[in-house]
Amino acid sequence: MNDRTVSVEAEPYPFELALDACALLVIDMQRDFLEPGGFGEMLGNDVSHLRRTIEPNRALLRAWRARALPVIHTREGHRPDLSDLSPAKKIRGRSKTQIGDVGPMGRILVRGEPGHDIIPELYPLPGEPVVDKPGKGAFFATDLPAILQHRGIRQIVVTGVTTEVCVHTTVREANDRGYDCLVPADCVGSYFPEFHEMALRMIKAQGGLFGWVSHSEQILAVIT
Ligand code: C5J
Repeated sequence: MNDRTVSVEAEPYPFELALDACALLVIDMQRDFLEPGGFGEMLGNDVSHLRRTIEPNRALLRAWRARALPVIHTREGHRPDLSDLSPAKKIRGRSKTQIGDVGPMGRILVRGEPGHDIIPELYPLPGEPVVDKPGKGAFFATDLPAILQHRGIRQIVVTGVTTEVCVHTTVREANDRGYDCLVPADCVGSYFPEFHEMALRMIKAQGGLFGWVSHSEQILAVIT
């Protein structure tokens, strides 16, 4: 540990956060997933399970930005012509309303549509990369690997939604590429609380199978 490393209380053991090499990656905090009246709610989901993550994310972002540490955002979505949407993803779920159809906040999961945008509470600042991803993981078919590599990033604090889908997939992808991931439990959320709990247990199981789990307060305690 040096003076640019801080120790965060975490499970399964403390996370040695290297301030020179750690990015905050905020996954898919998009209006269609989080806002009342959006696509997520239209499918019958209770968005309050996701909305409880907004304030902890806002506090973490504020502290991260105050220390001028790197922040990266992602958005799940597709080109307007849907040329990057696999037929498998399009038909999965057998839903009457599919990706690309008109939903309550514009075309569903299409870039440039109101519902695809990031919620105002966590809106990216100029200079913070926004990675548009067609899949669940942030590494698949994106320039995230180049952004991380060029900034010398070795560790990622992963927040956002949903815990068991895009957050988990990204943590697994990052872990396989050699990144250490820390997930603050109050900054990630799922429409299904039991999936959320189990997904976090999987990350920290067996000595940190995919990474570490903590709480935003434990990170704030050492970076503010
Ligand atoms: C995300 C999803 N962001 N659940 N997408 O997790 O389909």
